[in-house]
Amino acid sequence: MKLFKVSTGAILLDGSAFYRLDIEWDELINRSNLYYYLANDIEGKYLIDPNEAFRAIENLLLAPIGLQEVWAAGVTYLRSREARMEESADSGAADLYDKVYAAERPELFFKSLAHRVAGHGQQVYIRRDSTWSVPEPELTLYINSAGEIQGYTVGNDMSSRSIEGENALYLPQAKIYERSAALGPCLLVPQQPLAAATPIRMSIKRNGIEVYVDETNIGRMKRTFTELAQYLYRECDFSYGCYLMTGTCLVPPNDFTLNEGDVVSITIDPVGTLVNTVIYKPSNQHQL
Ligand code: DO4
Ligand code: MG
Repeated sequence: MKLFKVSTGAILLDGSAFYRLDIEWDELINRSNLYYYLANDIEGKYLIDPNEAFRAIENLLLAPIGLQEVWAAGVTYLRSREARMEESADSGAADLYDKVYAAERPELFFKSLAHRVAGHGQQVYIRRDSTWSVPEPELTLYINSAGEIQGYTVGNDMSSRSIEGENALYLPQAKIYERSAALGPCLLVPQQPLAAATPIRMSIKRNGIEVYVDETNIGRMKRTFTELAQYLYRECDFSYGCYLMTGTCLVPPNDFTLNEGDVVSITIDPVGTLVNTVIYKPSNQHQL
């Protein structure tokens, strides 16, 4: 089952049937057994014409987020550990990544609130003070306020490798800035957890030409999703649930940096494809 957040409300795709849900997003998704709730005849669920649904999804789509915080896990795949060790070789921090990969406690960091999150089809930003910027394609969990994983979306943890590589303590600046996160196109609420063989694919196009493409699967992750969720909820409450990006396993070669105009497409098959164009933050954006 797929939930799309649109500017007029929420649309549910169940099999081939589309429904309009007249329930506010944060109330809608924050519950146990979300799948069964959506599958049954909940109040405020109305069958709609597929053409109406397609039009709304095409024209009014938003990121599938309301009052949820976005957090992220780091160095959960061997490939991320290797890349981070390379980029931080000069700063002397390489050991940190090696240790956190092996440690019992995972790396978890705050990433974003909804106002900095791009949805499918929207723009993500690269920093002007970064010389090495990359997208990080990440399966992203939706966890309800009780700490139970209820769904999945596609995430992009946009990052500056030059800033993080200069000093690991710059991680928040490398990771948190306007439009440094993207989520979408929908929230997948499956009956069963995703299979380990679920593929993640990322393609980057520049002037219409594919300059990077690679694929992996979520089974290569060192940790379990439940383990990540449990650590995150140890001492934090999330009244509306939260999103947790689960780390990247696809890292473009070290001579690759994103440019303005690049188009990043991340596909996690049962969820869909999240597409975002890269730009610099328009310079007047901070003015009132
Ligand atoms: O350790 C820094 C961040 C790692 C990360 O974002 C990832 O592995 O995906
Ligand atoms: Mg990441």
